[in-house]
Amino acid sequence: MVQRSDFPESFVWGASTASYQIEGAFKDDGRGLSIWDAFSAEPGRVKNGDTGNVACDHYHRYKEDVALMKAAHFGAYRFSTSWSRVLPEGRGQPNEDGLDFYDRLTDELLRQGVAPWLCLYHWDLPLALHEAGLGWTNREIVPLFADYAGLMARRLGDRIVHWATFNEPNMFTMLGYGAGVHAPGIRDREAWLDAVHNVNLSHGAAVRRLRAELPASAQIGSVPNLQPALPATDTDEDRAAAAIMDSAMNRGTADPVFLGKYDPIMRGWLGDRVKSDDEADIHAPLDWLGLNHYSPTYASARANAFGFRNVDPPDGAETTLMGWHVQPGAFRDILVETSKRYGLPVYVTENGMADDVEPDAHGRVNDAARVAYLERYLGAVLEARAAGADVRGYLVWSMLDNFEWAMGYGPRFGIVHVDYKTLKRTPKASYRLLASLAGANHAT
Ligand code: IFM
Repeated sequence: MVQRSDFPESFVWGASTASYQIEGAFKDDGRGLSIWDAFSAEPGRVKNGDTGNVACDHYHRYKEDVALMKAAHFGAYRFSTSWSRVLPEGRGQPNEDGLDFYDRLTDELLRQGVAPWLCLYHWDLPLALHEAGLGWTNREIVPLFADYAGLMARRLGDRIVHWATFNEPNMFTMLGYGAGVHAPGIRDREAWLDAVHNVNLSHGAAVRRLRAELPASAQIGSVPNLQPALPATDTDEDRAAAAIMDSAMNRGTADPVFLGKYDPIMRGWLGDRVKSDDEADIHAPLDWLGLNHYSPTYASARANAFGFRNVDPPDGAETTLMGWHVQPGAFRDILVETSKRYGLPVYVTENGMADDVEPDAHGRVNDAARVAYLERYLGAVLEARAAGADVRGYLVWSMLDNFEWAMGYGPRFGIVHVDYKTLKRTPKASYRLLASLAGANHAT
């Protein structure tokens, strides 16, 4: 069993969420639509036709949610801002009411002693930009994203210290533009490569803008999802496929951001998209790296456009509701590798598992599998630290059960159960575990 005393006093405990997955209020107070509003409204795109229209209604219930964070003794809460809530057209005239919401949320967090960690982009691109042809496949989005970063910095920079540009740029570019299973539903290798490079350039431009607008004490980072890419079988073909998958899914976005250089495979694919100063422009100095990790991934050789296929874990592997391999050793390894390779303080900004556990007859949610998962994965954090990885915090995914993208509301990742009919929140056993680690003498 992991114990509070196994971690340093300064270790940051907390939770993460994302705007579209929890806020709801999709048309309130002048919010513009995002690509996820359009995508989830299209029949067949999201399981059961679920949408984020209401989600957890965090927009109206944020005080109750922040109170739960405080009661868990969390020191940090990472949330994302909805670009189209504050800039309904993605550019131009800001929406004061939308900005006010993030003011209120920030102030409430600070009032309750929870540090706000703001992420600028967690997948909900303003629909107006996409429809105007100014989405991630168009390089002209770069200054627009920087303008959005500047707006948020001017509004909240007096109160927020920790800033991140993108959540999982590797995942949303592939899922939304390469594989077409997430918004905006584009399935095209060239569009994926356009998006990868334009997102990287936007990151660099946004960091420069944040530095210009924020106090010198600001801590700026980015949040990749890094997962060891393993061969599905012990063959030369699958080993080669795993190397390609590692480039496509891990290094392709992380290396230019954190090292200033594309790895050779991604560089070859990007071709003349990369202009002479681009890598230097992407590589803006950062203060921290947010690591999101869930499981190792498995690659099989395929003659498709990408040169690999992401396949299921080996037979007999312990998996979660998402089919993801429970493998704390892979977490330890990627923490150690990431810390050494990129040389920045690492905060785990997402880790957790999905289940479908509902309240029992007494109204208690005993998510025993998540408790066991968290114990093992926190053990892996300790092993990584012992092996020299500079891991300084753990923010669980997620604070609340929420809209799990194309899977809708089926998989529950929260440490707090949400009844989607009544919107009642019920802290789970996993909440109590993290609360007991985050603070002494906790009682719920
Ligand atoms: O829900 C997502 C989150 O938005 C990004 N990281 C992975 C989570 C679980 O799939």
